[in-house]
Amino acid sequence: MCGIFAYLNYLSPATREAVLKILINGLKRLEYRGYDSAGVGVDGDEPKSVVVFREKGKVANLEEEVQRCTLNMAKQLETHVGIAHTRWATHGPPCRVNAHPQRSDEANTFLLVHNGIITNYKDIKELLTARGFTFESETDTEVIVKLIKHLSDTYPDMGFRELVETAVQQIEGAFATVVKSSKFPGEVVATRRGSPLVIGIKSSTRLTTDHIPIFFSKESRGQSYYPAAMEGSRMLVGRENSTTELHSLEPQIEYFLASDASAIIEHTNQVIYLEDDDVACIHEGRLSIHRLSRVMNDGSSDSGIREVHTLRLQLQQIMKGNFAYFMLKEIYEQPESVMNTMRGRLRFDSQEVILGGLKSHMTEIKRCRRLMLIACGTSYHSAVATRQLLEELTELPVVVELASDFLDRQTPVFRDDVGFFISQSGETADTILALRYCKARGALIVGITNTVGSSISRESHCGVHINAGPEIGVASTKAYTSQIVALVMFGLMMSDDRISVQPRRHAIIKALEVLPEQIKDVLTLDSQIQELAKDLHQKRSLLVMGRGYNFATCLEGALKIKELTYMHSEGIMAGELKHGPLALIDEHMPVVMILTRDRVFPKCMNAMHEVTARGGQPIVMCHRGDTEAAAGSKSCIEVPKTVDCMQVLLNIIPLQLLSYHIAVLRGYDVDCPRNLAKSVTVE
Ligand code: UD2
Ligand code: GLU
Ligand code: MG
Repeated sequence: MCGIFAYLNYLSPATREAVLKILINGLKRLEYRGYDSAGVGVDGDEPKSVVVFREKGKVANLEEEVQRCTLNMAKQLETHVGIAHTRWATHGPPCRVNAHPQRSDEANTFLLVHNGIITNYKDIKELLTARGFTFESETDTEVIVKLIKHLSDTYPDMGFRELVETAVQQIEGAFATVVKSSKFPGEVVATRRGSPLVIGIKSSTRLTTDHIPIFFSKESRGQSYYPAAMEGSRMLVGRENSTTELHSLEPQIEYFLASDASAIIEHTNQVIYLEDDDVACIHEGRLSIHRLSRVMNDGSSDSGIREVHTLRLQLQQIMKGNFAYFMLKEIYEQPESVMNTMRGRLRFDSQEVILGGLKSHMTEIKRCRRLMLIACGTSYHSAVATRQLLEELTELPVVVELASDFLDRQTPVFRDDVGFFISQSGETADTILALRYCKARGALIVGITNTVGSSISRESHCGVHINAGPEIGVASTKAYTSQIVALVMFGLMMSDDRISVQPRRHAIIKALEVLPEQIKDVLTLDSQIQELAKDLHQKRSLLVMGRGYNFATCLEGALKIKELTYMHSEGIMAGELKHGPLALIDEHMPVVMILTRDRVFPKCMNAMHEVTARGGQPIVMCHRGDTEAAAGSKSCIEVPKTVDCMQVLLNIIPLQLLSYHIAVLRGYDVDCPRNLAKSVTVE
């Protein structure tokens, strides 16, 4: 999920110091992606030796560690491969042994950096353990590098690229990975599926071609795995002689491999973007790209070439990956982040949901007297958003509590209670105090957090890491949607043996499957929302009204507006309108009404009429093409329809965008709103 940077210099001598500097600088360029540890691997002083530096925390710590080492920094490296990584832990807490590069053995024969999540790592680990491998880290990543070693031991003649290609065919999940080997000095292999990877090319003269051809090997492959791959490889070696050379006049060349172009642009503007399942190999200074199949992962047929793109961007422009602010980047990441929350846990074909972290506690949870969802701020809203569904699917009493208030009340807690403690950072002080309070009273403590190794993750009995990737903008966006997805999955898991709710479960699972696409769809509303922000940015107040599931959308939408725009904003339960808030309504008061259809839609329409009858001109959020809901509105935000309990996931996104655009128009720092901190570690 975080950053990869690798550097290969071919017949282009550089001191070890210079190489390490390039690698560490590359990591610094990727720092904005967020991470919790960092590492780098380079050749050592002894022939065929490879050294690894890894540190918890900042790249600066790694840099210090490198400076303290006793390697000969002045040593000239004529041809060399260095790989580096910033890690955002998903499997195993942030610490030195879990940092990347991960290694195949003590001799560092293969070193590998990886971004993403391997979902079938346990099966591979079991298989390799049975073959005598011992694992030193808790990462999912380590299985890839050990699998490569296993293949290399079994097929000693296999080439580097074929080894990696064969290994990643066994792997499920998302990855971008770069591998270095002492067995194949000066050579590097990289591949991806789902996570990005860019290759930058730098040579002193012009490249002789603007594209490179792809080698396909599936046609030559039989059914059986390894021997067929080897056969294919011999064939490819023959064909490889015809590789279009990127550079023919002068052999000196440098390559940079990175998770995004921001780490490359200072070295070269010539880049190739790898596609899913491309396997890139740089051997004797030449880059070749191989694929097993012509079929791309979207089902289309491969063009057969990868173009060399010329980046026209300035460094500053792409630092946040083309986005002006982290918050905007994170809003746009939601199609992927919700997918990462589900990855390896939800099988759409068999409708199975397994949250590994809760599995062994399910009996206890199913027997409990009540579920308490305890959190602050946005995390609290994720609890409000899912409460109704959890009541439905678990048939248990579900209470949602603000952590601070829960503590203030010294709420009675019992041994057969289950407390869910929800926090993006896992360090929210109020939530931790509430957790300890409940733990001392014997309740089962479940954490829902985005941060592996955080206090909540450690102090809870069990839990779910939402795996949304690092969230840097102070105003939470993608963590909110992932928290909801995690809680929905919990509900599904609680009800998997209840016949009567199966149709409901199936509908939800189907909706989860298309959720990423629907989020993408909602994101296309961005320019319309931006226009809307122009009408609103000079107003003093904004009310957001709705009820049912979408009361959470109102609360969270209003919180975003407050946090970012410093405007007064209130999320109003539409059922409460007559009990007070209606007094606020006149033709000047901006109101957003959530009118997507569900069981309470008729009641929401009543609220709409109450507002328009007082001269109010609400902005309506409704399902696409719903003219009844849109009638009488000032303007209308049309969103796609999903299952009622999941509509909150789509409806919040226009409000995230709205608060973002209003804040920008008002000239505020979106990523660091005044008076607020990302992780609230004080009461
Ligand atoms: C996990 C683990 C993995 C392995 C395996 C177990 C991590 C981060 N992931 O991915 O190493 O043990 O799959 O099935 O190590 N937990 C808490 N509190 C929280 C969140 C999680 O106690 O707030 C526990 C949870 O009960 C589990 C572990 O931490 O034991 C990992 O949770 P996860 O959600 O990452 O689990 P999973 O199965 O996706
Ligand atoms: N899943 C891997 C780990 O936890 C890689 C995480 C990342 O993408 O940084 O080590
Ligand atoms: Mg724990």
